[in-house]
Amino acid sequence: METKRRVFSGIQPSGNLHLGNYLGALKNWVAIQDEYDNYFCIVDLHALTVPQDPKVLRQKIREVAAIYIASGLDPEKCVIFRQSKVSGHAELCWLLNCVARFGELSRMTQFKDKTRKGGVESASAGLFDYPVLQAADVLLYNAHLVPVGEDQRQHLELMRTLARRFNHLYGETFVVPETMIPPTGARVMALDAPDEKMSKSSPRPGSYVAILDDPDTIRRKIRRAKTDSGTEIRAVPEKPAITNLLDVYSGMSGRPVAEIEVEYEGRGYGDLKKNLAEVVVEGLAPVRDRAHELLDHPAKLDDLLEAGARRANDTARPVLESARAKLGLD
Ligand code: AQP
Repeated sequence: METKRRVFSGIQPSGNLHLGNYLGALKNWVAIQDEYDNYFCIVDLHALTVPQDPKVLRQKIREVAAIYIASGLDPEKCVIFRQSKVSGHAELCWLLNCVARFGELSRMTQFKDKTRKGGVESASAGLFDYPVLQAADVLLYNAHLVPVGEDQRQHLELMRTLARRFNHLYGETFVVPETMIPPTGARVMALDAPDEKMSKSSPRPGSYVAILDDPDTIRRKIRRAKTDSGTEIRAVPEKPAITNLLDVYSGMSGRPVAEIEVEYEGRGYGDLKKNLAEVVVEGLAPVRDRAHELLDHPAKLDDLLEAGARRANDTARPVLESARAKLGLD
């Protein structure tokens, strides 16, 4: 029997999961889960790179687990677990820290973006080191594929560089993973600022549609979404706001953007927003309902995550041991 190739990906429990996380990551994970050997992680150590309230974090971890399953990930087909429950992530991160270079981490645009407001002086060392922990996450499982949104492309390139460098310096140890970016929804932009990506740590709730938002909130946020000048409904560079709405429409409905453009020829932005809101409400309703049912039984979610962590540990241990041995730490 042919063994399945392995997939690894994760989401930080650092806020409200939104349409970007859904279209850029979750929906794609669900679509491919039958084809691969899947590891989907709740990357709680990554969440600590910016300040978190422990009480809120605890709740958000369960919420992410509930949304994973409610979106359609099947715990029988996927190992679903918390990063902090598999100590190999932090340990391999240290080993890779000693292979990664200060200069390459300094070039990461996500670090630059996230420190633009507060400045680098007060940023945590963890935030700077974020991409190395991310590399450890994937390399620890010898995953072949990493399905992520467009914003992670640069981190994935660094991950590949670190895997190759380690293999070159110490002998073949890690699989060099490939990046898998979905054709639509890979970069969902903020509803109120189409030049910024939709982000769960945004202080402006109107900038994102959360997966758990109720229907009226979704309708209100989409109604208030920024639009471009002019009236034509077309996905073109001069119309970033309308392009974003069309991209979300396409991602949620499964219909190509070109077909939606034809449908809206000669119609107004108001029409597009009204119908888009219904497509989003309808698409997210079953996820929201199922997530709330799961959240009513937190002990069950915790058990599922514990079982996932045991399976993840079993896969991770030999890979970590092999990396340690290569470095002379056996
Ligand atoms: N706007 C987006 N469009 C498409 N995909 C997105 N992803 C995130 N934002 C968008 C994808 O979701 C997965 C998980 O992201 P993450 O939690 O690891 O962190 P992130 O990329 O930094 O996402 P956020 O929402 O912006 O979180 P915060 O604000 O906490 O940093 C990844 O696959 C990502 O590509």
